[in-house]
Amino acid sequence: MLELIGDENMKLSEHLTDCDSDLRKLILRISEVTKKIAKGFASRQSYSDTKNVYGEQQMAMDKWADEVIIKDLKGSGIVRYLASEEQPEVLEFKDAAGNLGVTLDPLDGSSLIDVNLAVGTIVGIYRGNVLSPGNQMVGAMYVLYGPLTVLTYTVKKGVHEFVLDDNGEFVMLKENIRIPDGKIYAPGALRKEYLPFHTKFIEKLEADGYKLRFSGSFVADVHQILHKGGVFTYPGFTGKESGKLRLLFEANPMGFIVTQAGGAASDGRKEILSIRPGVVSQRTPVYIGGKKEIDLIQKYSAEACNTGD
Ligand code: FDP
Repeated sequence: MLELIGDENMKLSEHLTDCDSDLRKLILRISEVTKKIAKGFASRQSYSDTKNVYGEQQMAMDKWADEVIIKDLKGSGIVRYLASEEQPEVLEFKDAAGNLGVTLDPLDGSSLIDVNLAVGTIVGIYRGNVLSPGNQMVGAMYVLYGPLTVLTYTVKKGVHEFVLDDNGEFVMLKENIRIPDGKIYAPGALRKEYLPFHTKFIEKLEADGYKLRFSGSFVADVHQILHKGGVFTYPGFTGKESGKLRLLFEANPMGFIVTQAGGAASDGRKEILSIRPGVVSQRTPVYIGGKKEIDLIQKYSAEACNTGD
C-alpha cells in the first residue's frame, strides 16, 4: 500500500499554480502526453520496428513515444529548443512564441519494455539553450510507468509526486519529498571493469551493509533511491571512462531532482550539474543519491588522483 503524504485530492494542475505560466503549461502538457504513452504499452509492447499483419511498419515503443512527445511539444508554442535522446541534433521550433528548452529521454530503460519492468520518461527544462550546465535548469520531471504511473516534478520549490488515478487524473501522492538516509546501492557496469577507486567505494558500501537493488532502468532505480535513500551509480569503467549514461537526458534531470530533494549528484569528482556539455550526446559517470554517499566517492576519487591510482 502506498503511503499518501499530502493532500491526496489535489490535482497536478492545482499544485502548479505557484509557478511561471509557461512552466505550468509545459508540465501539464507533458503529463497529458504521458497518459497516452502509459496506455500505449499494452498494444505496442512487443513492437520493435517490425511489420504488422497489414504489412505496415510498426515503430518500437521508444521511437513512438519520442514522436508523440515531440509532436506535442512542437505544437505547444512554448518550446523553442528540444534535444531528445532519440534525435541526433537539437531541434529548434522557430515559430514558438515561448523560449523554453527541453531535454527528453522519451523512454528510459527501454530494453526492459519486453519484460514488463518499470521504465520512464525523463525531462529537463531550461530557459533557452539546452547545451548548458544542469544547474541552469528551471525545472525537471519524470514519469515512471510501473504498476502505477507516477509523475515527479520540481520547479525548484520542492520535489512533488503525483499518481495517475482511475479517472485519468494525476493526483498528489507525496509533497516535498526529501531523500532519506538509506542503505541501498544500485551499481551499474561490469564489476571486472571497475576503476580502483570505484571498487573501494562499492566494497565500503557492502561492508557497511548496503543492499544491492539494480533493475537496469535508470529512472526506476533513481526513483527508488529518492524514496529509500542510498546511491545509484553507473561509473566510468576500464575502456570507457565516461561511462554509459547521457549527461543531458539522464544524469542532469534526475540529478537535479535528487539534489532539490536534499541529495547530491556527482561524476565521482565534481557535481554533475556543474558540467558544461560540449555535445548533445555527451556521457558522464553517474553517482546520484544521499550527500553522505556522494561525499564518500568524491573523497575516494580525490585520494586516487593524489596517489595516481
Ligand atoms: P536502456 O539501455 O535499457 O535504455 O541508459 C539507458 C539504460 O537502459 C539505463 O536506463 C540503465 O540504467 C542502463 O542503460 C542499463 O545498462 P546496462 O544494461 O549496462 O546495465
